[in-house]
Amino acid sequence: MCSSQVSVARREAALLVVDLQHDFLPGGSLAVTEGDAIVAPIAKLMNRDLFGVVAATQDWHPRDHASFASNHPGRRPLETVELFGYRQMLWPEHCVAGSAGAALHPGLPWERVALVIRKGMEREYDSYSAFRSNLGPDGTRKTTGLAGYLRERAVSGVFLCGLARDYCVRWSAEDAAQAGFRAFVLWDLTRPVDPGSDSAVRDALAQAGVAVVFSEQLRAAS
Ligand code: VGL
Ligand code: ZN
Repeated sequence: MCSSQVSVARREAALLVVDLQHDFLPGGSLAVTEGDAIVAPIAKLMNRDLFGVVAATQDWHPRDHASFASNHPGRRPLETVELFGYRQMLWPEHCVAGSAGAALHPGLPWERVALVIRKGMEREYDSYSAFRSNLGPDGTRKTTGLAGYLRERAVSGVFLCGLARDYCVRWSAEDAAQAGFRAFVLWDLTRPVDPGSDSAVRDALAQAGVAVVFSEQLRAAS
């Protein structure tokens, strides 16, 4: 593990807490192994006051969402299908808007969060990234407005944590870098859906210009 320190200039730094919802935690419909292990450390980080902006995402799907295997007769979760010309992973029903499984985990200090972006609200658009949807039927990805929000708040660096490392955290980090932010994945504050994905995720993040760091490296810039 790298022990060098990462300085966080509070005014310009945002923390993005991705999808800390019951359905992605043990007992939930799309449970990520050890997802609960990151809740307390993320709460601690949110309380350290290192970041000028703390934002979060909340996966928020209609019951007829195209990403649910239940809406594709004969298909099962974790199979992929061709959808609008791209490959879509099918998931168990999760984070149905307004359901208990979609609720944000109560163990986090949500009063510190300035903005919660809900994503995946339209039937035909999945949205792993906090910044824009996956490809939709018209071949485009729709922006959520998050990049504009962060720019107007004069943010230059985005630190990401939450679930899942190999889907929503990865895609959000790649888009953060592509939108021109310095992007940092807080590796120890994420967990993957697929534990075999770690080296591929690290490669993809490096390729996208995203830094992988550990929360113990963070310190306030002097
Ligand atoms: C996620 C799969 C489906 C995630 C959301 O939060 O990583 N993964 N929807
Ligand atoms: Zn989802």
